[in-house]
Amino acid sequence: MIYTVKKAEFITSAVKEQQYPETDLPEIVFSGRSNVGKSSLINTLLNRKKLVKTSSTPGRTQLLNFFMVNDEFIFVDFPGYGYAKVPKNIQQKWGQMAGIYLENRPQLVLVIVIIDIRRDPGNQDNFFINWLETHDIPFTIVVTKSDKISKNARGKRIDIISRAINVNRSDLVIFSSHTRAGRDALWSRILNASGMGI
Ligand SMILES: Nc1nc2c(ncn2[C@@H]2O[C@H](COP(=O)(O)OP(=O)(O)OP(=O)(O)O)[C@@H](O)[C@H]2O)c(=O)[nH]1
Ligand SMILES: [Mg+2]
Repeated sequence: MIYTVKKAEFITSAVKEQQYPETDLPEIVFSGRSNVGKSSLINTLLNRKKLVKTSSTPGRTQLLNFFMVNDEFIFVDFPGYGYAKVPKNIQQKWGQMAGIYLENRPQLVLVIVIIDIRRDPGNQDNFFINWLETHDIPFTIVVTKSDKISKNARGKRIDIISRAINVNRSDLVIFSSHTRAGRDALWSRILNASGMGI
């Protein structure tokens, strides 16, 4: 255990800039396709079962949800992108809401982009990752739900995913909210990005 979470609480939900919490603590964003496991991953990092609502119905989270962690960080649970059944105008709203936040939040230190180990990264994943690169926003890729496939199958999936998004294998954090695999590795990246690494 490298980092102890003593306190974690919901602060607020926001759509517009005026609704973001007024703090200057480092902020970490959790993003990825609908249903990929963003909210579960946050709960796993925070050792909470139900702080963040999870759902088997994709597309439930539609706001930016801010959580305070140990009075040291803010975690921001982003709504998922790329859910086919979400109407176009909502998808556009997602882009606007995400873009405004990502381009105007000086305390943003890291965007965590979450990918399902069983799925090939889609256009939206690539678009989002390229967008972060061109805007010089630090990001790290987490491949989650690793418990869903056998150990033998994992290596091949990790190869395919790293090639599809053009990221080195060793840069990927392999994670599972069920087994908690990858939790310490991801905390290390969060601490480093926040200037609190050892
Ligand atoms: N087996 C397994 N299931 C997971 C894991 N992470 C999430 N799930 C399941 O995947 C479903 C979606 O999880 P959420 O955490 O709600 O996903 P989300 O990305 O926050 O979804 P939206 O907010 O709707 O975009 C739930 O049924 C979770 O129990 C994991 O690591 N392993
Ligand atoms: Mg969610």
